[in-house]
Amino acid sequence: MFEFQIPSMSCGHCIKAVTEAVQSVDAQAKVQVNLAQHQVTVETSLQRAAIAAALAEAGYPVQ
Ligand SMILES: [Cu+2]
Repeated sequence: MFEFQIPSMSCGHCIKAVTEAVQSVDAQAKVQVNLAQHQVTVETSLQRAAIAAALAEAGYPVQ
């Protein structure tokens, strides 16, 4: 399980976009977003870097 800080995440649309970005590389991934903390928790079998790359590609670079 990985945690990411994504400062640019700010609304419900972002939650959907971030979730879809993760699930585009791992359809089985579980994604939990804490909007107030700008934090995303991802349960995946992939490497952390693969998830971070997918998020960055979707316009949500991680810190
Ligand atoms: Cu948004």
